[in-house]
This record gives sequence, C-alpha cells and structure tokens, in this order.
Amino acid sequence: MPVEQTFVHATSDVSIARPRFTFDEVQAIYYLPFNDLLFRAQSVHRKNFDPNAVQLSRLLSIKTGGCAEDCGYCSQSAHAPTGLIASKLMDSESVVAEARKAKQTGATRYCMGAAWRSPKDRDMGALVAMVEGVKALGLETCMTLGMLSEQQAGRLAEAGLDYYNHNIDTSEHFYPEIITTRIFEDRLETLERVRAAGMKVCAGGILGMGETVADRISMLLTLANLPVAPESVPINHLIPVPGTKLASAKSVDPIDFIRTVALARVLMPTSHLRLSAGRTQMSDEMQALCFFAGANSIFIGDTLLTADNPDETHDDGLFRRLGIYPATVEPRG
Ligand code: SAM
Ligand code: DTB
Ligand code: SF4
Repeated sequence: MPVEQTFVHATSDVSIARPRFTFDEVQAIYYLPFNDLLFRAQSVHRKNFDPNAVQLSRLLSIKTGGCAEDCGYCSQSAHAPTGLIASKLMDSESVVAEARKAKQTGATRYCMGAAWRSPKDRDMGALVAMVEGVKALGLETCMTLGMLSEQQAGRLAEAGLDYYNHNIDTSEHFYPEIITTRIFEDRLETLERVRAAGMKVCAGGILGMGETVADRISMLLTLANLPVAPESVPINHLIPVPGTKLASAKSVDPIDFIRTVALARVLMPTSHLRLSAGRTQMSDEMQALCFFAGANSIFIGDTLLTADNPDETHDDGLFRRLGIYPATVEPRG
C-alpha cells in the first residue's frame, strides 16, 4: 500500500495502530524523479486541502534577544555577537494592539515568539493575558517560548492557546553540531507536554545549516513518526546572520529544498506545511514550486522575529500571479 494511504489523520484516534515509516522507504520517495515526487506530493495535497489556498500567519517577537541558548543559527543568542539589542517581555496590551493590526492585514493566526530557553513562572500571567486578548480578536493563537514544564503547558492550554511552536530543527544526529545547551530529547519532551496538555503542535526545522540530505530525511521521519504528527510543520530556510556560527553556511540547493517540502507533504498529508523563514532569499519560481509541492502556509509582514520577510506588496503580487488566495480560518479540531 502506498505510504500516504497507510497514514492516520493527525486528529484521529491515536490508539489506532499506525505503521512507522522506515528510513529506506522514505529515502526512496525523496529520490524519485523530481516530476514523480512532485506529482505524488501534489496528489496527496489535493486529497487533503484546497490546492490554491495558503494560510497566512503573522509573527511578533514579544521578547527579543539575550537568549541563554547557543543555537548556531540564531540572531538572538547571547552567545553570538550579532549586535542585536535585547529587550524585555512586552506588556500584553501592546501585544494585543499589534495583533489587532495583523488581523486587518488578513492574518488568521498570530504567533508570538520569545527568546527564552524556557519561560519563567513569573511571566506566565502576562503570557496568559496575551493568549486571551489575541483569541478575543478571533485570531488563532500560537506561541514559541522554548521548553515548557508540564504545568506551564497546562496553563497555556487552559488560556486557550491553539498551537505551540517548538522546532526539532534537524536530525538527532546533527543536532549537537548546531546546539550544545540542550539535547534533541529535550525538544521531544516539550512536544510531548504540549500534546498532553491538548494544544496543537507546530514543529519543524531549518534547511541549509550544513546538514546532509539524510539529516533532512531523518528530521521529517522523526516528526512523521510522532504518536500524532504535528498539525503544523514549519520548513525554514536558514537566514545566515552575521556574527552567528552559521553566518557562512553553504546555501541549500533549491531543488533539494523543494524535494524536502514534497517529502514532508507525502509523510504528513494533513499537516499545514509552512514555508517559513528565508522566503526573501527565494525566487518567486522557487516559492511557486514549494506551493506545488504542498506548502500551504506562510508568514506575512516584512519582519519575522528579527529578520526580513518579503513585503506584503510582493506577496500579494505573487499570489495574484499564481492564482493563490488566503485560506480562511481552519475549522477548529
Ligand atoms: N526560543 C524559542 C525556541 O527556540 O524554541 C522560540 C523562538 S526561535 C527564534 C523559533 C525558531 O526560529 C527556531 O526554532 C528556528 O527553527 C527558527 N529560526 C531562528 N533563527 C533562524 C534563522 N536565522 N534562520 C531560519 N530559521 C531560524
Ligand atoms: C518557525 O519555525 N519559524 C518562525 C517561527 N517558527 C517562530 C521564526 C523564524 C525566525 C527567523 C529568524 C528571525 O526572525 O530572527
Ligand atoms: Fe534562544 Fe530560540 Fe534563538 Fe535558540 S532559537 S537562541 S532558544 S531564541
């Protein structure tokens, strides 16, 4: 039976036995002739989504810079001399005011990110107020705050947080080359806590950090083989930041990038695949092929957390040329 037909829907009963993907079968899909791979990914995509709708999210950095972690790609790590000016946690009123503006530009999901290893318990009150305020605007909410304790995950879920973003970034094998202040297993543990608390999971990674194709396949395999696949999977293209360890990393071949998106679509048929960081460095044609391969979510607005993103005029033009339109809010699962 083809791999995608054996896969159980992300929101279906997790007690149903689910075949695990093996590295070899997944690698064979990755290396299909490009046209066959894209045809397969697009066929899976059409079965599960409107192929011309792309979901729009907006990001806000609610606490910038000065992070204790040493992630080799990140402008916000205190270990990297990137020149970024650190700031304190924003107050919840200002965050909600920013979210209101985002809604007016067509975003349906609002993602709030903090440069933390993990939140402090004293910050939980403000975070809860942000979730409640942004939700009251009718936006879906997402946060990415680093590692969570069971209790913190519970409080955010109770406040109504829809998604928690926590990336595994790369393969387990390559992980220590990129980050030394935590281990891959720590990430999986937080993902488990997020799931157990009843929130939807947003987990993906970065391409272009010097990893091999096998590392990329292995990262997707880890995500697809979770007890329930993440509902949202960001695929970031490294934005090389001067001062970071990866400032001069060799850029990923665009064809390899598109193959990885296609593989993610085949392995996680019902997940939203987000073409995340790095769209500024991509040609319109590369983005078009990523959409064809199954990417169906992007960040809009000219800043991500600290880095540039294409401006809205450009994205509007691209959508018009491709006949793509913004997806409306997904039904709540
Ligand atoms: N501190 C939290 C954490 O790491 O979980 C949340 C914020 S962190 C900036 C969110 C994600 O952004 C990272 O996991 C990484 O995948 C992505 N990211 C950060 N810097 C990036 C860069 N220069 N290029 C591409 N992706 C990047
Ligand atoms: C994700 O995977 N990508 C977004 C979101 N999750 C939080 C963040 C991208 C950050 C890009 C670098 C920056 O803006 O500093
Ligand atoms: Fe800190 Fe997150 Fe950046 Fe890592 S990716 S340094 S945890 S802000």
